[in-house]
Amino acid sequence: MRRPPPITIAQDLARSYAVDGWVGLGPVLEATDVFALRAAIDGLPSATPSAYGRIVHNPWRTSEAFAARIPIIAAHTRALLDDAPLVLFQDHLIAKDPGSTSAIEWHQDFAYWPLDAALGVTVWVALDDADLDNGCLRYAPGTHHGGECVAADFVAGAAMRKRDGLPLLDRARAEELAVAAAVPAGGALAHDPLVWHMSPPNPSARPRRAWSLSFIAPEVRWDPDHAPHPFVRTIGGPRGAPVSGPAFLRFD
Ligand SMILES: O=C(O)CCC(=O)C(=O)O
Repeated sequence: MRRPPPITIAQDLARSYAVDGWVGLGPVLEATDVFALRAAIDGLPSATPSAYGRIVHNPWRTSEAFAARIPIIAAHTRALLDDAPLVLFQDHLIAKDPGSTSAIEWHQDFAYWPLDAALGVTVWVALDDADLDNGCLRYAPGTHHGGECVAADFVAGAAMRKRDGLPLLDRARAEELAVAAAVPAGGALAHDPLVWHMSPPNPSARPRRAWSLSFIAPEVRWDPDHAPHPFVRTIGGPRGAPVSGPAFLRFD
């Protein structure tokens, strides 16, 4: 993969990320990259239709177009985190087609990871202009400081396994705090794995396609008991093992 030049980001972005648990990274992909990714979407296998649109798990593993752009995203992400080394844990293409009627409910990403620590960052790259009308992300700033909550059901009826001893995610509080994160195509958001976020339906006539990539710190270890996850049955390791090997790209 091509290694992009180092990127310098404004100090206030890193500060705002630490305080709010999310931040807009600004433009990360050129228009030509966005067109190439949009063109690659139809060739991706198993674009599973779901209540909230279409989701493709780990598109980088099957699409050269997606794989080729990961170093660019990783470089922007590492710039936000003071050049910390990162491992790509997973990525998703999430397409809310025009007229999609369901929301992705308030949740924390870490609640669904079979990992032992919430040390990481999710970067959400807009492949279409995203705003409230077509289902952009909404965040509850600062909620990552409160730690892990019981896993919410992303979509009605998902029936996630509930872990004991954790507080419930307070949806009323989330709505009070909510801010919409509109992003033009090619722009990106970064969020902490514990910050509460959701996306509303897309009743508009415009698509809302996005590429979400979750990076973790290399010291994070597998913990299959933390959450059910397809990797546990496939490429995951035993409790305490590092998340490493050819399936997990590392950026130093
Ligand atoms: O794309 C969406 O609507 C939701 C994405 C999300 O929750 C995430 O990337 O963590």
